[in-house]
Amino acid sequence: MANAVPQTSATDTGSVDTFDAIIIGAGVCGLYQLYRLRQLGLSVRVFEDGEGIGGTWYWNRYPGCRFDSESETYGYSWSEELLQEWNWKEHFSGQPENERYLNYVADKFDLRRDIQLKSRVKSAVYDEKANRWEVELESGQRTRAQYVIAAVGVLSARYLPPFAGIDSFRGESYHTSRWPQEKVNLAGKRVAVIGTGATGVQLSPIVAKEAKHLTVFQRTPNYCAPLRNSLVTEEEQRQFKANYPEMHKKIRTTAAGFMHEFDPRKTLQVPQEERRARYEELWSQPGFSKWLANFQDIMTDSDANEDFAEFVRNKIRARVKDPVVAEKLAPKDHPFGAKRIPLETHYYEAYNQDNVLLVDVRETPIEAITPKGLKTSKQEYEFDVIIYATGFDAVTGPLTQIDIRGENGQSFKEKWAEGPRTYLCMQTVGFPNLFLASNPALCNYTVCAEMIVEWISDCIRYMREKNLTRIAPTPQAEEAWVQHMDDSAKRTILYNTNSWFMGANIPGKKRAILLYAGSAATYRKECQEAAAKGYDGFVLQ
Ligand code: N01
Repeated sequence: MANAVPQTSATDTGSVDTFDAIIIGAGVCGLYQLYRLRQLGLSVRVFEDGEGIGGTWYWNRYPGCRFDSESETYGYSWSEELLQEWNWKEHFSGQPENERYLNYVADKFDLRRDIQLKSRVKSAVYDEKANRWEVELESGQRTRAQYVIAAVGVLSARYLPPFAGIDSFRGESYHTSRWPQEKVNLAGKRVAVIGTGATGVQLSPIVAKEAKHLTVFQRTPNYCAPLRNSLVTEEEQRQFKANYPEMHKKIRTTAAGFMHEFDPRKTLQVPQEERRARYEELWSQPGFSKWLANFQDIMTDSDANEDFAEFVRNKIRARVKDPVVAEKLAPKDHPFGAKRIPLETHYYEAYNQDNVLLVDVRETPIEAITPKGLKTSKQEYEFDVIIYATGFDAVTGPLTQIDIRGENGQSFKEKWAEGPRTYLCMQTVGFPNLFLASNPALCNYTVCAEMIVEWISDCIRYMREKNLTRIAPTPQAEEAWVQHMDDSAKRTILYNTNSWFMGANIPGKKRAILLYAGSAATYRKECQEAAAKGYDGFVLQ
């Protein structure tokens, strides 16, 4: 099989290490991809921008950051030994523990020797004659490989709005996804949080406890639902470990890779009293049950959706003492579940504290960041700290910020200018042997990520067994998939809502569905069927 030892060759401009595969990113996907390719005997190098491994769980270390998936479902499923060794402490595990987990995995499987940290990839250029990719880091280091696997994540390119005067602020400022390693001391300080997505919602109640004063700048309120986190008891731990095979089997078949399953009944056909009782039951449960175990047609039927949306608004109204603030926090401009539901702990109660102020920036838009703080159309606010919880240039951003050039020097960024163009979210025409290994489904991240990594690994194994050296989709397969992605999204409430799912959070970004909006189980099936038919829809040479 493969030669697992990297080769070094001399070129006009210095020596270049050559590997069978280069993986970009040492997060959930990248680590597992390294493990699988090593098993095939490939020589592999992982380039990771961070000073540590973990991807999302390395970068997003803001206070309050944690899973919204049940911990036992988020962990890797591919090592029984790992499953039995690791004890999840909380039902929805926090960032420090999640980072520890991924480091534990890296050590257990001796992954670090192939990972180069502090190595940001600047470009990846395909050399057609040699059928090799040349990858260059910001440092100037160059390497070559037959395969490049971009395990760059879907939410790793931070978005900082281009506010006027943003660099003039004299206090401290942080983006949540680039939070410092050392503790940020907020005690006694006046703090601003801009953004009320899942990140702002996790962060704000914790800041509210520590800071002297917190001002939250909200543009769009979200339907936030109680997380209901708790510690895992010894008995629960035993149950997880005993039931892992059964649980993994199940979460590979549900719509979103969770234990929750949609209720197939039509919302408005269920008698009102029974419906209400069901809503209350879902609301009292932890995690995403109120979304993903709800009546399925809330995702497709606006009347059904509105019925539950009003239930949620009333829950918000009941928790916020000031009715004017409550009304500002109750979303009315988009359906429930059209954005990922932020799961919260004491989020709404934070607004009952005397030291917390909500500013609706639709009423009074942000005009500028000033040396002392932030100016809206109404007034200037003074702050010691400004926290940007303003999200990500999702899915396409992490790829288009690398200068990727395929056949005939074609630019990846230009090819994706109108939105992602892939077949099966795995590859794009004109960029042979470049695999996109990030979970593209609206799904529990690891569940789908594992499937993708396994698909890519099986594909590379197949190619090596058959002495094939090059794979790329056919233009027809790609066109049909782009259409299928669009059609699947159109059938849901996601399509007409402004969110990062549609690229609508980034000014100027072309509106297009960025994730696969069909069920995760369907996506899995589509990928498996193509592979079973000898990689139908791909050209293998
Ligand atoms: O980002 P977001 P996020 N002026 O884009 C606001 C995952 N995640 O980091 O909604 C003022 O959702 C913006 O306003 P609007 C999860 O998948 C998971 O919070 O565009 N405000 C919004 O309020 C999630 O969906 C967990 O009107 C501006 C906020 O910034 C995804 O990450 C935890 C603005 C951005 O919200 C992204 O979440 C956290 C401007 N110019 C995140 N520009 C888990 O629990 C933007 N905003 C696992």
